[in-house]
Amino acid sequence: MTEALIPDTYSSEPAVDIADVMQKLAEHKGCGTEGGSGKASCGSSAGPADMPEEIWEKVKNHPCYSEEAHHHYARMHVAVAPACNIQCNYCNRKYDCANESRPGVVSERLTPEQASKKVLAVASTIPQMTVLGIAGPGDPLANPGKTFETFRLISEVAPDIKLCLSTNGLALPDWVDEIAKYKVDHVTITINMVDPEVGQHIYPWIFWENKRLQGYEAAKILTERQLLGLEMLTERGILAKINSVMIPGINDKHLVEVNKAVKSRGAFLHNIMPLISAPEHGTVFGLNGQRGPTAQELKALQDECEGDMNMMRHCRQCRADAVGLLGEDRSAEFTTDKIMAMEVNYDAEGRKAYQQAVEAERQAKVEAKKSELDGLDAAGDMKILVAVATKGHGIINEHFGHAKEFQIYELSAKGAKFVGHRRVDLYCKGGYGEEDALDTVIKAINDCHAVFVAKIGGCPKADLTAAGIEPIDAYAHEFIEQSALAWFKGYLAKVEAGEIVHTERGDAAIRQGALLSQAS
Ligand code: CLF
Ligand code: SF4
Repeated sequence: MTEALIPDTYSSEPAVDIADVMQKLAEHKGCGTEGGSGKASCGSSAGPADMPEEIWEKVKNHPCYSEEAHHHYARMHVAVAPACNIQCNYCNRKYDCANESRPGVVSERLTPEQASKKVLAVASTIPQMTVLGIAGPGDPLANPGKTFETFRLISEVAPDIKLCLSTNGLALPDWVDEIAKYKVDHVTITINMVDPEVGQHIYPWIFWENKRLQGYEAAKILTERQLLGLEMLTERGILAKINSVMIPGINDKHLVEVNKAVKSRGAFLHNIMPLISAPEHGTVFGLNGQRGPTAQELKALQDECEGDMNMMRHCRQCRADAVGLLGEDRSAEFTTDKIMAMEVNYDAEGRKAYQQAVEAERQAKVEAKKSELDGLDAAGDMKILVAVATKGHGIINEHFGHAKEFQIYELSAKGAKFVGHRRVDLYCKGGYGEEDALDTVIKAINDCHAVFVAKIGGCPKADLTAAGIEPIDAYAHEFIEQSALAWFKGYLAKVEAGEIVHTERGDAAIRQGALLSQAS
């Protein structure tokens, strides 16, 4: 690392000319942000017509960079990077890197050779696994030897798998050329501030040029390095995603400024995630009682930042050894003991054929949604939320009682747009419904007008209805967006006919009992 790489002073303007790359990115504005509009968006289209071909090739089957792809394609992480070069107040080193994971110990750390075998084992078992990410448990670029050796091994044995990296950004400028050399086309930088005054409340120290630095000075160097690294990635055409942890009272309002700063430097996607904080994690924030944002606060900030910038809303804050579709964890099937004993048959042609079938399914879903886009004008400015129980593939295929999370869609005149997910306690345990769990489910989706499920029992159905959330099982095993839009049109027709009165929903509405009222 040379001093010349560090700007003398912090500037909110880009330090390099990135106009060409920005122009390309500007042509594409909506990864998952305009899901139901039918307009140009990698969240809404199954074809490359929406954006430059080279960008489409990079995002079309990356489950994090395309909301639409995350219903169909899986990722895996290999935990080869134990060390870190900074300290975040939301991290306890015994736990996964909170940049890319929810707190929980990494089950096993791997050598690059073990990681390579694991990737082959998973790719042979899960043909829709298209992306290999290194996201910890520390910082991949604080462990460059292990990180790049892993990428080298995997690019040799499985060249069809996309390579992905997540970093805190301190060491990023030193390694951008190496990242480009190994064709790592997707890099995530966690940027929680662009103002050291804010940063000093998030980062107690960084380890920089063989010294431990603290406070304002540490945060200043970190933000300069992060923004420089982002500009260098943009110059090389590497797609950069920015993760930001929303910490109420510390950086929540400031993240709007972060959004502008990263957008102006060519970031492809911004992922604002909620702080996960609990005393048992042993983090500074957890022990201080620092709370995370509510789902509604998070959505409001994401909405505020959404303009021409792509916002990611489907992040599941994965473990550093996660395997599977986002939201599922199959890592227990691939422990080191198991993978070392596995006969691996890497069938590249079989994987290709499987993924072609996935694309056909995906195209059918897009066509089905388009067929429901007409006739939504009656919605005017109305926007309502609905919850969906799904196991994946963009289909309503989960029982209410088995759902560990609900996907949330916003329905409006523009169509159906994915806006997030809500984790819940499992309602059905050992064949019986848990009343306490039902309360938490209702609380989690209390701003939704309806919940779509494959099946639901009489008791939860009655309680949901009493809470003003309509349980709907009439679209079991059908496409989510097409079904939600068909139901929405029926809802609009009833409002127009005066059969029901449309009422806004939300926490306040629940408290006041001002729910959807039936007019007889
Ligand atoms: Fe992994 Fe991250 Fe790559 Fe995805 S995760 S390194 S970009 S392959 Fe994805 Fe997981 Fe969210 Fe990360 S859902 S935590 S954004
Ligand atoms: Fe923890 Fe990741 Fe922050 Fe390092 S960068 S302190 S591993 S959250």
